[in-house]
Amino acid sequence: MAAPTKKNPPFVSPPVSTETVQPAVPSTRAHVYITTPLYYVNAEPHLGSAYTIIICDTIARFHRQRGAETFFLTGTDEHGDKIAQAAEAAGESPKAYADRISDAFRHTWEACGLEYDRFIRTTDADHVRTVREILQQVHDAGDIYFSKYGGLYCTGCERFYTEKELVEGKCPDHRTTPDWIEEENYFFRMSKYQERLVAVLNEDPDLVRPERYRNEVLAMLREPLEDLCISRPKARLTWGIELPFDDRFVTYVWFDALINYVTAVRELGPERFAALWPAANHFIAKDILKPHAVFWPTMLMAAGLPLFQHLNVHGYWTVNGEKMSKSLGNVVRPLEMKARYGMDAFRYVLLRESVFGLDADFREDAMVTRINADLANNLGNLVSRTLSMQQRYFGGVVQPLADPRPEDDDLRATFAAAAAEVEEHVGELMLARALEAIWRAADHANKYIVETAPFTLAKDPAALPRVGTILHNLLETLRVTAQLAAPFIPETAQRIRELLRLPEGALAVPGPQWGDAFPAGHVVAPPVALFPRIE
Ligand code: ME8
Repeated sequence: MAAPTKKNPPFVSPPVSTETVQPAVPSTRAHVYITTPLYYVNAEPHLGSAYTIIICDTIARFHRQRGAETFFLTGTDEHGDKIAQAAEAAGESPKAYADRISDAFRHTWEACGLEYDRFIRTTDADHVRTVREILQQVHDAGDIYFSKYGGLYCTGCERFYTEKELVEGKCPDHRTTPDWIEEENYFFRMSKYQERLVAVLNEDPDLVRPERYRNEVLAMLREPLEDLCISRPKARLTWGIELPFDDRFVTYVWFDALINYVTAVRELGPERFAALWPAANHFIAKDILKPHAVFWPTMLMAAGLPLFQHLNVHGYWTVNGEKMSKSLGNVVRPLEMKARYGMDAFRYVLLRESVFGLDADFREDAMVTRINADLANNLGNLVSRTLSMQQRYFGGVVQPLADPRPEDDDLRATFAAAAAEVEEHVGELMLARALEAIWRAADHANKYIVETAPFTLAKDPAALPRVGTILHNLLETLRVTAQLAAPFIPETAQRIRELLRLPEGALAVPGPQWGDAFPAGHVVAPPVALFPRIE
């Protein structure tokens, strides 16, 4: 199988000079397929699951804004020991329990305004069918065999461990002693694909990105790859997808869950599958690197399917320097954050305060500082000052854009440069840098107000045409800021668009030229406070 041919720019970009003024070249792609992990239904949505889905929502909006056919998938992972045990502890049947928690995920994401195209559940009939078909196909091709196996099994991880992987005889994640389990099972000939996987990772350096995670995968592959046990005897576990070729067994949860990424687009029909699947961008955190970077590509090879385009791996969030956990009582819940600060503020802070691929620490005090500085002061002031002057001096009516002065050209150039930076940084998943570029431009617009001093000029009736031009330029800065920030803070961008009284769809990329967005006589709304200062 050939490696995906479409290459993106390298993940780590050279520093971009903000002086260079480049036209915004939209990084348009015809098709984009974006996936979050399917979250286990043994916990409710929290900061970590919210972070991945917010990144995905941002990237999906970015491509949709540029006219790409975008398919964005999320959902829940519902089979396996872990869920069966959680259901038992809750005194419910696995299905009733999974229904309840899966609903909680869906309701949370909907309330957060996340715009995915499908919420898939591994208990969905089409998914069960796809898993069974792929199992049968791989079995028929001879890549699944029956064998006896004895090993150290961690129930928390739902996997066997080698002695070497254990820390002082215990699971490195759960700190529990694994059980010795001996049983007959079905195995996937993963070892057969080891060399091919190494070759693909070498040929396509961005298949797994950022690079640190690709290196981690290559390091794993320096050891011989073992075959993967892909069944569980029903005597031990019944909550799973029955093997199509032996009804005494159910499917190992990872061999089931990963296939969801194929199920969802296969259901769209062969044409859309052919267009979307090679454009698949999976987003995960580093905790599930091995299943996604080793099990998944080898499974695809065995099933005769092309590989995904990118596996995008981000770091882990801690809260005030500590691991987030129920027992520590420090779980950050997205709906609480939304109620306290607003969804856009929460999105903004997560995306601005983390570097994709690296770990990050969440602190509510830092969040408040960030909201006040960037949203209330910088952006909020720009909006309210511009609209209040437009109201005060011209009753909201936009004035012609007359002879540009050097400071007007500088302002426009800053926004053109910010637009170019956004294209580049989002393509490389450097979302914080993209936001930095937008806010640098907004900052320039605030300085432009101070330097051109329209509030002083307005005292002289002869200077009113110049005041009109300054404000027209400022309205353009609001429009372009809303356009560039729309994927990140979608509600705020739409509110700014409404204040500017621009039609729906006015924030698409590419948009009108500077000066063309506001026709003569256009009236904008009076100011509002977008982000009240938090004390
Ligand atoms: O692993 N920081 O599900 P899961 C950042 N069902 N991201 C975090 C995080 C944190 N502290 N905690 C969780 C599973 N995440 C499998 C996936 S996919 C076919 C099956 C996010 O509920 C992050 O995306 O344990 C991580 O990879 C995922 O939640 C793990 O979710």
